[in-house]
Amino acid sequence: MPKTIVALSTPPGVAGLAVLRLSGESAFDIVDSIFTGKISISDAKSHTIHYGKIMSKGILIDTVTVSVFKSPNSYTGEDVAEISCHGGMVVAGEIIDACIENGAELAEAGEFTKRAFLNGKMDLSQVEAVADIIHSTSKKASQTAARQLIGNFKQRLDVILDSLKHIASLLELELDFAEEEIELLEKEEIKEKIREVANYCKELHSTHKAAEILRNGYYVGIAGYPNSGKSTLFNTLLQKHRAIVSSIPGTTRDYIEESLYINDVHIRLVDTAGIRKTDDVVEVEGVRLVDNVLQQSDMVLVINDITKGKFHSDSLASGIKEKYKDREVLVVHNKVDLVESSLAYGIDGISAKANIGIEKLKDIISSKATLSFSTENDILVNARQATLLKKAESYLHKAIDAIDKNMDNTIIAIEVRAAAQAFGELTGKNWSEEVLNQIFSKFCIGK
Ligand SMILES: Nc1nc2c(ncn2[C@@H]2O[C@H](COP(=O)(O)OP(=O)(O)OP(=O)(O)O)[C@@H](O)[C@H]2O)c(=O)[nH]1
Ligand SMILES: [Mg+2]
Repeated sequence: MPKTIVALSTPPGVAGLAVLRLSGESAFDIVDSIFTGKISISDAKSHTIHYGKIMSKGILIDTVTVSVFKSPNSYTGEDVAEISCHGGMVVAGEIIDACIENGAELAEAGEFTKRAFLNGKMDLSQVEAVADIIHSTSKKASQTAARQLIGNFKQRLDVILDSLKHIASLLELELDFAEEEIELLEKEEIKEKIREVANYCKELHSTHKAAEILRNGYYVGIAGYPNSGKSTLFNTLLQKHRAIVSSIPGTTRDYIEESLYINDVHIRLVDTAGIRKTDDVVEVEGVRLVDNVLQQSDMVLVINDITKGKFHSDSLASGIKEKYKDREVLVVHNKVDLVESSLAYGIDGISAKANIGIEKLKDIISSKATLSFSTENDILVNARQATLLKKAESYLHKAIDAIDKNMDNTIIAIEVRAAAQAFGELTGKNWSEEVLNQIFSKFCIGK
């Protein structure tokens, strides 16, 4: 029998309210041992709220409301009580201590949601949606996660899983009842079905990158030769003096990362050390770090000091394009305030220092970011899911191959079953403790 768990579900700190949650068989008894209201919580109906006092060892701790959710109609599927008390660090902590003294255990990270999964209240794709909602940094990400939480994705996966199992059993059945003509006809049909699922897998895992951008922000690296004005642009975009700026080349040695929102899009902006061949050991390290940053970047702004010429940074930009494929690389001509007829340089001519062309640059960045996740989806495919989808896809291709090579039905069925297994892991129909731990480690305590 799982223990009754308790935890603070709201962030700790000064606030109007704090909510703590208990889940498990003794949840109502434990609350009753510290709560006095008009009726006892054990006698209360499900989905009702009760006002009363919390006392511990004869001392009044707080006046609270208790919400009652009876099993199985609760978040975890167990008996759940939610105590809303006054905010701040002290009161909630004392109530939790009182619950523990009366038999509750402090919940582990994600334990409420884990119990919801184990009790069949949600599947793994929904569990992961909960994590995404908690951590989402953009409107679009949280909206997508909310759709995923409703379970659209789960339903689709269940349909696919069933059809794969059906195909596998057809193949296995046919072992005994094969008739030449029927077999041929069915095989074409089966192949078509398998191909459909394989295509769906591909479609889904190819949205992983976009989902990562939604989840973590669009990563924009600022690169360029020393002294081109990278740090100045970084500060101007952030509208604060964050990075050190000086006329001495090689000022920035480490990289600095900050988040900002442009037109509602979460951007992760990174200032890097100027790229050049150098003997200074610290700076060499800095230049090496640039490599890591560019590796991670979705977009690279190559800042060109226009006073050195329009083509001064072109070889650097094409080097970056070649080395880091699939990145958006944009040469931005900076310091246009220092040259005549700056307008001739078009929209990407800016002055980071004199604030010229910055709004246009911001629009370019946010529209590129938006393009990168423009496909409407009801799932944010994470790394775990992308791996499983790729796995399923490759098994399905092996199955198609086997059909084409006229191989034995058992062999085709094995591949189809392997793909079904991967699908099962997606929704958690087949789960392992290891996978669960990995997923729930990303949760906070109280969720
Ligand atoms: N006139 C003018 N000066 C600029 C502009 N942008 C940067 N500067 C100047 O150029 C110098 C170098 O600027 P930084 O922002 O430190 O350049 P950086 O690319 O970060 O340099 P490193 O970190 O050394 O690679 C400073 O003196 C800035 O004030 C600009 O748009 N116009
Ligand atoms: Mg700098």
